[in-house]
Amino acid sequence: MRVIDSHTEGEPTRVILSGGPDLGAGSVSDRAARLARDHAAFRDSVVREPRGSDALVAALLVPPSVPGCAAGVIYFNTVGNLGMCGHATIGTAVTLAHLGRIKPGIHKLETPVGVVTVDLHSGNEASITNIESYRLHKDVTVAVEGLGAVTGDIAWGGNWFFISRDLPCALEQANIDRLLDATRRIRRALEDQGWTGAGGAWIDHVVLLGPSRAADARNFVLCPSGSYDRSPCGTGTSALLACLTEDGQLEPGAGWVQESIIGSTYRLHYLAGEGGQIVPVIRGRAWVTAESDLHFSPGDPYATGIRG
Ligand code: PYC
Repeated sequence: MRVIDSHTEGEPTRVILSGGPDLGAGSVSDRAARLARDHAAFRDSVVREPRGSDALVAALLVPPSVPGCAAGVIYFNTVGNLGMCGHATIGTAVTLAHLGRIKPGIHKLETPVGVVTVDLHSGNEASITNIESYRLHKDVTVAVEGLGAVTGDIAWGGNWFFISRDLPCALEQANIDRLLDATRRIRRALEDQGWTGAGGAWIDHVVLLGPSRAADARNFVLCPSGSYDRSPCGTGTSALLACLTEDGQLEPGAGWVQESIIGSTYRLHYLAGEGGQIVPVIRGRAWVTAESDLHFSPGDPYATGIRG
């Protein structure tokens, strides 16, 4: 299986160029559903240890069904599929540029949650025009074991997020273990207390938001795998922009610089969406780190990944 690895502002992406399963016909959304339902062993073999890690997001390239799209992309991690993924889309754009498949300029990608636009600025930098993002619930308070009451908003930016400014400690790299523990507890409390995204969807990401010396805000983002986002999280910051806009704290055209827990940044602004919501635009950088063939040797007891 031919793959290209990259990182976007610190967060890894593995683009799968060949060797994926036959997902049949239909939209990228239909094929993503088949990947989720029928191909767990394939997904695990690519993203779980020993080939991958909990931080890794894979981007499976598939033929697009929407005319004019440069590619279709299905995202998944060690837990399952992601609807959209900001960092992996920037990583995919830079990978496609590395392969000479796209040049600087505007391109469209079909994702499971809709068509996104990539403006490739150079070989290492792109802006992604995301899907429409919105807040579902404001000021939800959950009782969290060991932390007490935690209040935040539930919002959509291509994945479901709980976004809170109630911090258990400073958003510093030295506190990552404490932040992981706190955000896992918050996610469990949301589940136990019946909070979901639209249609009963699992709120699989938790964002803690705090002050930054270099940007408008700094965040810590818990991902579905139980790991944290090294990048500022494109879909999470899209969801945050929706909340800020609904609170009257961000005007159309105004910029927002989001810093991650490791100090990397995205620059964002938003456009008006046709459905009445905001359409975030996320600008970030990515670098190719490896071009590899994954091997699946007969007799390897962990050929389809280590299951915890
Ligand atoms: O950038 O949207 C993102 C993302 C989601 C999970 C990890 N990164």
